[in-house]
Parts: sequence; structure tokens; C-alpha cells
Amino acid sequence: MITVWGEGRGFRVIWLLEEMGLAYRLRGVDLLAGAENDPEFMAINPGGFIPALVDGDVTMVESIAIMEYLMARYGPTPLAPAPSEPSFPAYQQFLHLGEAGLGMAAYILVGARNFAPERDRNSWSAGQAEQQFETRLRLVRRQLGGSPYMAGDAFTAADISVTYALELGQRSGGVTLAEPELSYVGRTTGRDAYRRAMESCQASRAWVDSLADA
Ligand SMILES: N[C@@H](CCC(=O)N[C@@H](CS)C(=O)NCC(=O)O)C(=O)O
Repeated sequence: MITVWGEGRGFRVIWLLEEMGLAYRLRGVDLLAGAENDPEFMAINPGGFIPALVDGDVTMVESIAIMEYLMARYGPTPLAPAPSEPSFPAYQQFLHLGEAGLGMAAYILVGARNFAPERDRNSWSAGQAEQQFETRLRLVRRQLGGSPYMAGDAFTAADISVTYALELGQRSGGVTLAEPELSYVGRTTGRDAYRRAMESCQASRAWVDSLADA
């Protein structure tokens, strides 16, 4: 049985598992209570960050690497175009830009805007993260000018990667998305697998609901 430890970016992994129709178990990890107070989790990931994946004797971290592992091991799947397909380079680029470019920047912005002491909320580093998010977003926008999804006409794991980061930036990072990105997020999050993932991820759902109530 595949076990996903922790939500946050683990939502990407759950969404992918739902898209692929694979059985899994989600084990919550409460970062606010302190991962170091969860010895079972610290034995899985001594780094104390989420998500982590356990699949038999495989233990992994990094949401994008975990998605690549699952698609390679349990595919083939249309969520990962083959290297010979014309859509492969864009797929590969946006799969990684979604985390290395957008996701990390959004994460730092969320910390600065919501958790940093008041005097640090507009720090130089927060500004740098905002600029990084905005500049990477230009590539997403350009791509959407020519195709409905990051790798062309078909939805792929690159869209899971990018959509998660766009939603994070918009919901809690103070980032404003323009019409092309908003329509895109509407398309990707309109999928049944996204809805099922949201049903599984109770902490993510509670967070989204709390923002809607605010
Ligand atoms: N690049 C990693 C980022 C992992 C990450 O930073 N996760 C956050 C929550 S989504 C976390 O656990 N933060 C607490 C920490 O880093 O100690 C991934 O995509 O999995």
C-alpha cells in the first residue's frame, strides 16, 4: 500500500494518485505542532518536511520526484508524455518550474505574509520571492497564449505541479493572477480527480474553507 505522509505539497501527490486510480493511504503530519514531535514521521524523513512517500521498501521526499517515480513505476500514463513526443520538453520544463520556480517562491511569500514578524513582512527576501514568482509566471502566461495546458492540448502532471503553486501563491501569498491563469486554474481544478483529492486532504480543505470564510 502506498502511504503519503503529509499534505501541503503532498496534495500534488494525492491528486496524481487520484488521476491514476491508484490506492493509497494519507497519513497527516501536523507541521504547526512540530514535526519533531512526531517520531514516527521523523523516522521516515529526518528532515521533518512534507510530503514523504512510502511504497513497500521505497521511501522518498520531494513532491515532483515522487510524482515522477509513481508515473514511471505504475505507468505508462498520459500524465507523463514519452520523451519521443513533441510535448515532452514543455512537459519536463513546467513540471519542474512548478516547484523550483513557482512553488518555492510562493512558499517563501506565504511565510513572509502570514507568519513572519510584522517588521519582516515586506523584507528584501520577501520582495525577491515575489519577483521570482512574477517572472516565472510570465512563462506560464506565454504558454497559455498558445495552448490550454502546460504541455499542449492534454492535461499532464506538469499541470498538477503548476496549478498547486498558482493556488498557493494566490490563496496565501498575496499574488494576483490574471485572466489566462485564472481560466487555466478553473480548467485544471474542475477535474474529478482534483475534487476527490480535496476530499481526501482534510487539512487542505479546512485551510481553503477558512480562507473562504475570512
Ligand atoms: N521541494 C519540496 C518542498 C517541501 C516543503 O518545503 N514542504 C513544506 C510544506 S508544503 C514543509 O514541510 N515545510 C516545513 C519545513 O521545511 O520544515 C517538495 O516539493 O516536496
